[in-house]
Amino acid sequence: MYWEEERECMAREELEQLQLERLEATLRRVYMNVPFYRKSFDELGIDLDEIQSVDDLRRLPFTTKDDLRENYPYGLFAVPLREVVRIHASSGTTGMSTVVGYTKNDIKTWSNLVARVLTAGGVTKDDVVQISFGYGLFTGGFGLHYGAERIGASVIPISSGNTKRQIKIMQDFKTTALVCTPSYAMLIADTMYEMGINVNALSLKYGLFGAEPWSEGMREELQEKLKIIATDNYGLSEIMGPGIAGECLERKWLHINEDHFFVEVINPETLEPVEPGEVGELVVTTLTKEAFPMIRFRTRDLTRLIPEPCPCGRTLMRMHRVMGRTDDMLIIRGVNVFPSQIEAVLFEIEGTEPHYQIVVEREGALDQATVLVEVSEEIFFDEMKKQSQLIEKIKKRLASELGITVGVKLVEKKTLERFEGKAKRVIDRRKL
Ligand code: DLL
Repeated sequence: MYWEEERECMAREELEQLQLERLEATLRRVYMNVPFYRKSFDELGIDLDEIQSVDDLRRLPFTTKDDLRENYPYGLFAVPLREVVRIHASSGTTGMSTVVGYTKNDIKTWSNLVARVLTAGGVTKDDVVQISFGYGLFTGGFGLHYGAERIGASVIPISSGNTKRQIKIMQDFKTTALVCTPSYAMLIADTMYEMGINVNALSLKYGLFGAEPWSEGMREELQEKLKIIATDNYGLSEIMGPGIAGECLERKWLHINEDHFFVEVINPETLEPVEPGEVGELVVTTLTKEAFPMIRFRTRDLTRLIPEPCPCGRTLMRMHRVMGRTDDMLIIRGVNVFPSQIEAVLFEIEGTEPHYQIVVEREGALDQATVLVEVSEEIFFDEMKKQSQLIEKIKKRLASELGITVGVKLVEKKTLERFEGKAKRVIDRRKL
């Protein structure tokens, strides 16, 4: 049930002591080895001997993706390249990619932490794990691969794409756990139904999904369609890749591997900590990374911490599923809207398919958002009256959830793009 019980169920005081020791070591390491950190600590007149509690960490500056870009490719590495055994990079939709490195030890830690996440999601050495994340510079494929292998599961490194082949392998190799993005899992499920495959005849039991935001409605649909228990797991390449946090079988938010990562939640505007339990931007400091330590990295991901204990027995603090990224937030006529809010509404409405796209345009000085929703064939070819009733219903629900009216357009099944990796739900024509 646990991968490292002695760590995952640690008493709070003991954990905090461990965090402090590891933090002190990390700060010394970056001060000694990374000119970027030395310069910024010196400029602020920070004496590392004065950092005596994790709260003192607040005196240190944040690190942002821009800092990574400015130090491209190896400027923030804390060890010489000869000690680096792996390099990954995130493509980044905007600008230059960011490059991260791992020592032998980092790879060991990474495998262990992903093993924790997989174990929490139900995977054991008896499982056959199909890794349908891309292998390559993206951390998803390799990260989950190493974790599953660490557990001793039988790993199928199929990577993403070629959906029909994925399904054949799943049938022939008797896959019990599917690992990919939730949107790719949905594409696999839909393709199975189209092929007339009997899902009950498959061996699938678990789905471990991550790398993009998804809603509770999407979880329910995936669990139902694939007959699995679906859990969420979170991570980002700048910190390590997958393995930062993952849900246990309670499926009530993600346990953070706090013995390796110290987290804060801040108000992205004032940069001050939010009240405990309030939503804000997640900031992460690595406590054990050797090649690529990060001090107070601003993730841009919005979440909140859940201090209440989890019935599973893990004492590691949980974070709410990521609600969206500050840079994905649409400001439509002054109102903040996250694609995940729209997804949650659509999943509640009967007759809509779980495929949608949000198009934002500017008409004059006004922002116009239109949600394109796929609907079942019956509805699409139904009388106009029924269609406009459905449109009105979706509009009304969206208006009450978002606080603004957005346009809604029904589109025929399979007209919107499908994704084998991370889904792209928003088309923002304002910038074009
Ligand atoms: O997506 C690492 C990963 C791979 C995590 C596989 C989980 C599974 P990046 O490509 O650097 O790394 O993207 C990181 O993806 O800042 C979030 O915005 C988003 N993200 C990752 N996991 C989740 C999740 C990998 N479970 C960025 N829910 C992060 C919502 C997620 N968003």
